[in-house]
Order: sequence, then structure tokens, then C-alpha cells
Amino acid sequence: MTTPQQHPALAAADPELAGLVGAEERLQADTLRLIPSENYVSAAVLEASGTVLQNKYSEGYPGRRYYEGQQNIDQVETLAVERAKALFGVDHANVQPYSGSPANLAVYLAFAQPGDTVMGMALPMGGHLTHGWGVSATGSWFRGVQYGVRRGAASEGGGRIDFDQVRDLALKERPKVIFCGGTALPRTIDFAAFGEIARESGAVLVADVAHIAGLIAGGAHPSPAGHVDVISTTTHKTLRGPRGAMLMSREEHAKALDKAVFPGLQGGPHNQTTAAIAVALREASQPSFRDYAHAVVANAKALAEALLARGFDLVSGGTDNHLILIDLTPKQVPGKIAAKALDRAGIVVNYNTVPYDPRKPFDPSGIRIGTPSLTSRGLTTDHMDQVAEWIDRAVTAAGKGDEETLRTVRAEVAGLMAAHPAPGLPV
Ligand code: DSN
Repeated sequence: MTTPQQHPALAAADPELAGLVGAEERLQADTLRLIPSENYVSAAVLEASGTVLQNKYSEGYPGRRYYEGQQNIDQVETLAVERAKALFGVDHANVQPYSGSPANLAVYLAFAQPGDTVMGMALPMGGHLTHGWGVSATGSWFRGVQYGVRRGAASEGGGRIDFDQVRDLALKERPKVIFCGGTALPRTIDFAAFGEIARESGAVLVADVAHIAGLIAGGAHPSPAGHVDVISTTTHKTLRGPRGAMLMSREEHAKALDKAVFPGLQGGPHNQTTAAIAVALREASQPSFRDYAHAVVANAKALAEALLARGFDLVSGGTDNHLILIDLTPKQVPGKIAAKALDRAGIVVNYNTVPYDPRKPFDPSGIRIGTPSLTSRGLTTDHMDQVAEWIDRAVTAAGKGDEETLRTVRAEVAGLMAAHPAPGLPV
């Protein structure tokens, strides 16, 4: 897809690399991208992230830098900060973390000492590595204690956060920091309930809203503001910005967080990313973004219904947000086999553990899907039955080794994608 006209300097200087970029553009254009943490950024966000702001060093914060020549950079960062504060209703925003994991590390640095107890949701239950999981520095430098979701039937609360366990654990272990939020949670997060538990146990409460930041900005998920001490988020998922992150808080935590990000963990901020975050935040403050956020949720609910109608087992029985976690055990197709077959059918998902998974993380029972990207392409609830039908056909074909069906689905998917061009990609 890349031609010298689209990336002329790149194509001239490094045709091999330009070819790979072009191939990726083609892949993103032709496939149905269902990974819930991915999206398509606008052309404006893409342009901002490829600007000469790339050339600047600016350690410090606006007005307090260790480098001169910050006349424009200070204004860029201030724009991003002010837009984040307005959009999320917070006193303070730091837009410098390089991504979600460094942002969360900065939170630990601000509020805990190595060896302290920290608490978060277990990774296989839907949490994140950086919420104190053992293989992460956050689970080895700190003493990570982990909560999960309820076992059992969805109709009896199975697959939903076990708040009795959260409270008991918090009061017993008295963690310095509690993380709520995660990467495979299909249900609304009750920030008020977490807030009560954190107050009772004396912990700093952090909402990691990386997955749902765009839904919060667009009013399609309740906001953690007012219930938690710190909000941590990446900027590239439902928020539809560049790959980056932000930390937000009340004024009382501003100094500790800023100091932890720089000089605690990072050097110079990536100013081209800061600029693109500013653009994305402006886009997210528009009425059309509210429509987008609500459409993401409506599409996910419609897709969940259509999958349930085809006999799929959904963790927690459905979704309230952008994400669906499918337990493929009843279909007798392991998650990895299904994910790879779906990929061959032009439907991009990731294999994922399901709560209490008897299988290993590298070969788990489930797949995780979501609607942020397809909604950015303008697909609506009217298309979700077709999407579910493709998933059903591809998973069934995976179980039978039926490559012909996967090729047929791929051609059908490409047809629908061609009718719904993706933002930011060359047409
Ligand atoms: N890796 C991200 C996701 O896919 O959810 C979380 O960091």
C-alpha cells in the first residue's frame, strides 16, 4: 500500500523498511481488528507524533526545565496537561510517562518502598502484570497480594470482582497501594466500592483505566475521579491517542507523582508523543467522541448477544464495556488454536487466560476481543451478527482444520473492511 507518494523520504532512504510499513498499513486496512487494547488513531494524531518535536530534549516540567529552547515545547506540554485535567475532571495531570508500565512503576515509587505490600488483581483473573504479579518487578520488588473474580456461573456473579475478597485481603494485609482496573475485565468497575475499602484499610488507591479511558472520557463508563487517589492510563486504547500514558490525581499527590516520573524513573519526555496526546485529548472532548464511546459499548453488547446466541461461553455472561472474554472450553478449541485460525481468517484477536483457567497462559482456554477498532471504522450494531457469525465459523473451522472456510471468511471480511476505510490509513 505504501507508495513513494505516501512516505516519499522513507521509501527513498530505506525501501525495505518502507515496504514493511506499507505491508502493515495493508494488514490494518484489510483485517477486522478485535484486540480490545488496539485502535486506529486519526491522521491528525499520526501527524503530530511524527513532527520535529522529536528533536527536542526537555527534562523537567513546563517552566522548570534543565534545557533551554523550550518556548514551544512548554506550550505543547501545558496544552496536553490542561486538556487532560479538563477532560477527566482532575486537579493534576502528568503526561510524560512513556507508557502504562512506567506510569504504574512511578506510582509505586511515589507511594511505596521496596518490600512493602501492594495489592492488585491477579493477571490470570484479568489484572495487569504491573499490579503486583510475580514475574513483574512490581511483584518481586514489592510483596504483591492479589484478588480475583468470583468462581461459578455468571448468573450467580461468576466472573465478577469478588469484593468480599478485596475487602478481607485489604484489611488483613494493609497494602500501601491498591490497584483496581485491568486488561480483561468485561464489567463496569465499581470505583466507589474500591474507594471505601481503600479508605478503611489506609491504602493509596490507583485506578488503572488504560482500557476504558476513552469510555470514561466519552461518558460511557463511570469516572474514578473523586473515588481514587491516582488515575493511571495509557493513551492509545479506547482513548485513541498515541502510544503513551498519563498519571492524574488530586493536587495533594501532584508533587510525589511528578518527582517519581522525572527524575525518579525517566529522562526526557517524548515531546512528539506529548503533542499527539494533546491532539487526541482535544478529539476526545468533542461531542462526536461521546457518540464513539457509546457506540463502542453498544457494539460490544450486540456482539456479546450474537455470540451467546451461537453457544459461546462469555466470562461473566456478557459485557458492560468494550471487551468480551470468551471461554472456548465448551467449543473444545484451545484459545491459541482459535486465535491463530481467526488470524488466518482476517480476524485479529489475542488468546487469553480465563479466570481459574486449568491451562497455561501461553496456551490458555480463551480469547479476548473488543470493539474499539471496528467502531472507529464506522461499524454499527447492525454488523455485529455478521462478526459473530464469522467468529463462529472460524472457530468451528479451527477445530476441524478446515482451511478452506478460513480463506472464505477472510475474503468476506476484506470485503466489509474495504467498505469501511480506517481512520489514519492511506486509502
Ligand atoms: N498489553 C495491554 C493489553 O493488551 O491489554 C495491557 O498492557
